[in-house]
Amino acid sequence: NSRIRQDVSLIGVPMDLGADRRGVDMGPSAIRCAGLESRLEQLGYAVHDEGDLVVRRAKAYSSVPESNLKYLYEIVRVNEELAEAVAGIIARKRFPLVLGGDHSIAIGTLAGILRHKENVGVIWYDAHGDVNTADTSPSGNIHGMALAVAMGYGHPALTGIGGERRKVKPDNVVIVGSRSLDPGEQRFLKEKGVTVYTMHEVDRLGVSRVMEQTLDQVTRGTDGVHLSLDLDGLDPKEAPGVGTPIPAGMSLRESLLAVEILSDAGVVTSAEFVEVNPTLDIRNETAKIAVELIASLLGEKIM
Ligand code: 4U7
Ligand code: MN
Ligand code: MN
Ligand code: MN
Repeated sequence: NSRIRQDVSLIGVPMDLGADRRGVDMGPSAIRCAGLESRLEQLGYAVHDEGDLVVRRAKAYSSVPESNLKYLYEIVRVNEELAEAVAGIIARKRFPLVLGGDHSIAIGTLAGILRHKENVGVIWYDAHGDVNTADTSPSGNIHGMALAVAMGYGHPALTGIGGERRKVKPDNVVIVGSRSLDPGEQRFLKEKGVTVYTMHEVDRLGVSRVMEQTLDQVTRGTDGVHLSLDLDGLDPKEAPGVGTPIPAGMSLRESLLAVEILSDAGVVTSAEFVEVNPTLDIRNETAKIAVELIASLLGEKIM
């Protein structure tokens, strides 16, 4: 099998302040309940559960609403901690597996990774682009800005997280599965030259080619690859437990194939699974899908 030759460190971030709908804070718990740890142990991994970070959830932290950045300061505080934790996991030579939580936590994950890596490739598997800034965001929700921030665009309180000056380079980013991009995001992606495989390209080329081309792009001149997988990249008929469902998404089969191709390539050096919302789920199905995808990414084979 194509197991990663590293121990795995699990870290949960019960954050929902980056999204309008409450409930994604229960994501880490739901994914753990779906049997993640034992599944990884069956694969032969030593799993270190670093537990969950503490997220303070209260209206009082809403802060500067006029900035169009909801809950800015608590999101910054938690992401600082996350960056620290992820950097520590990499320093201990373990594979960081981050469980969300809303997608704003990718800011901290990537800031932590960038402490150790010059040129990380990023695969952003998502129905959305998450490249809004306060100026373009229709919602003020920071989960819709995370990828822009990781590339260095956005409020200084966000782009300064982790004290890291290194940023993800637009050329090293590939978005897969998009089908909801705001006008400002479309402009941003074109301007920065980010590679985007929308559902249109996925349907035309097939997942197999899309993933081969994605791998080409994210491994060219990079020193690691991060997979940031938003469960809303999948079709809500199969993965209903997400806060911002968009129809006509990636099927479970396509998504499994995508992560299997990544696993076979053996290039992924960190991953996060975000936006599972148990309050909207049916019998924890979406969390179970997250576990299936993680197991396949980390080398589980049918035979
Ligand atoms: B997710 C949105 F306007 N683009 O910015 C926004 F459509 O992490 C949605 O991908 C963002 O789930 C979704 O609020 C963020 C909206
Ligand atoms: Mn997202
Ligand atoms: Mn999304
Ligand atoms: Mn979402």
